[in-house]
Amino acid sequence: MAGALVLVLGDQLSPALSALEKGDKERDRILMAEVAAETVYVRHHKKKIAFLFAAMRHFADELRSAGWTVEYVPLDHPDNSGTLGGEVARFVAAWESDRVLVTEPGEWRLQEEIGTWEKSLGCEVVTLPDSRFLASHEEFSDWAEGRKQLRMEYFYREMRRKTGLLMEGDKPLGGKWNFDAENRKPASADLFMPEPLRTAPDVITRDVLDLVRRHFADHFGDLEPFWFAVTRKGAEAAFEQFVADALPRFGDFQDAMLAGEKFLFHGVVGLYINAGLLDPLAVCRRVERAYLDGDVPLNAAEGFIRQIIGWREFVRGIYWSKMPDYAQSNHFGAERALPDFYWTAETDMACLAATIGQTKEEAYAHHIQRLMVTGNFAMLAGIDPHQVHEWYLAVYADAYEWVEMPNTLGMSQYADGGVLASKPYAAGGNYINRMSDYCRGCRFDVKKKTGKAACPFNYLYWDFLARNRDALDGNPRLGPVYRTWDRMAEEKRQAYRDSAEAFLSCFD
Ligand code: FAD
Ligand code: DLZ
Ligand code: SF4
Repeated sequence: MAGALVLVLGDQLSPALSALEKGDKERDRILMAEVAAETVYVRHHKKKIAFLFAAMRHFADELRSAGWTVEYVPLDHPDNSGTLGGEVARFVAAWESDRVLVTEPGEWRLQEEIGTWEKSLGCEVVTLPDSRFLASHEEFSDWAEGRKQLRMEYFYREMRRKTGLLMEGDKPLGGKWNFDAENRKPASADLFMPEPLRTAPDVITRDVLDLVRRHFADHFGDLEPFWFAVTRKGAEAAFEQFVADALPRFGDFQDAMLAGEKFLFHGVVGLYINAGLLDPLAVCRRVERAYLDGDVPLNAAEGFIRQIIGWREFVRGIYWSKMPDYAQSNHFGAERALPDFYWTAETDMACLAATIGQTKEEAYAHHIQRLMVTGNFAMLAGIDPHQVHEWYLAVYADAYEWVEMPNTLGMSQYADGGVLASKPYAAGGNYINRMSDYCRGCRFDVKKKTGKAACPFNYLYWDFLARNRDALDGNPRLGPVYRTWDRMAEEKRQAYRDSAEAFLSCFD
């Protein structure tokens, strides 16, 4: 028997991967490949490419140490065909493999492509479930079936019961499932600010940085300083530092934003979890232990665990149950092109300049920056949601379509018309002013509602609601907002519309 070719993708860097468990070290061979096609289907941030390639190279070494035979194709290998399909075909032929083993990919387009390989390769292609997630596709569909609305909170409770995380028998610890009411405090600049662990690049990573510098100079983002961990050990150390320094206040300041503070009390672990360097369940068990040991309060532990076993699993369920149609979602029929400042950070709006600026530097922004600054602005300004989706997929180190798309099209743009969120996350400047100190350093005045000096979020908010009334009016959660609009003097409403028109005309 010639043995199988086991394909390990760039975001499958986990020793417990189903394809590795199914494979046989003695007989089968692993293929890992850096391919141009995966780097440019959206033009990923330089730091994201460097992170993945460096982590892939380290993982290949880890697999070799564990006794596997690994073929690793670097991007600039002269025989590299540039596509995953091309590399698989090349090595199936060279090794005379009798089958291909692969864990299902995280993106629909690749799943579709892999579906064609059996025919083109002339050998069996076995796609295995990705057991790194808590809920299988079937479990999610069973849960979703017959429900009028899919809401994360109820799904999350199922995952709490399933894992036993923060449970006392069948009851949630502390008597409540969700402690968000204690969260959402604005931060102040005099707090002790933790910093994520910075890992110095080793020789392997420095080679990758060199390669990225040469091949991806025209991609968005700064390559250096490069400080992400690129091994399981490194990611675990970064996570331990987060647990010790930041987790205790994660809940309190989860929604806060501060100028000059890129990470606040966030984990900066999404990139490690999504690439497979950290196991999501192990991470949650560690956080539960920190709570049980009295090191962190319940609102922090519960809030963090909910993001992972709740939101993370929920959005994946939505993605796979709604694709491929989900990708076309555009509830408001928004068509405006993404403004250039999303690529340059050159805007007078201080909140957007800060969020996009740090995205450029670090391939990172935290959830509220993504949702309530860049996301909120794009929705209010009527930007084509597909362009918004491609931007998020390209610029963040933790972005893969299964998690990015529902967060962007569903949560942040409401382009899916309410599949994921019960109402649009639309807000005027007041929200940003309450949760951040950005407005203090802004040329616009957050207190002014209309006119050239006014904060653009203020008039764009009302213009968005008025413009999309037909698409939103039936939403009971928006009833009070529309009643406020209806009570306004026509002159005031017109001033909102005029300010919005004048502002948006600069982007047409
Ligand atoms: P923390 O705030 O420390 O949270 C811990 C972990 O919880 C995260 O690492 C992540 O694994 C998980 N998590 C938190 N919120 C979510 C969520 N809404 N959906 C899924 N997982 C969540 N997350 C991604 O992993 N990849 C993406 O491409 C992505 N795109 C997003 C796009 C938009 C428009 C929005 C609004 C959110 C997006 N998110 C995405 C969710 C969230 O913003 C990131 O997971 C988080 O900012 C990552 O930083 P962190 O590790 O410091 O997270
Ligand atoms: C994101 C990415 C990039 C930039 N490059 C590669 C690569 O060269 N080789 C590879 O196997 N995977 C890469 N990836 C991750 C894939 O895009 C990812 O596996 C799919 O999008 C499915 O989630
Ligand atoms: Fe952003 Fe408006 Fe505040 Fe300026 S005033 S930082 S545009 S919310």
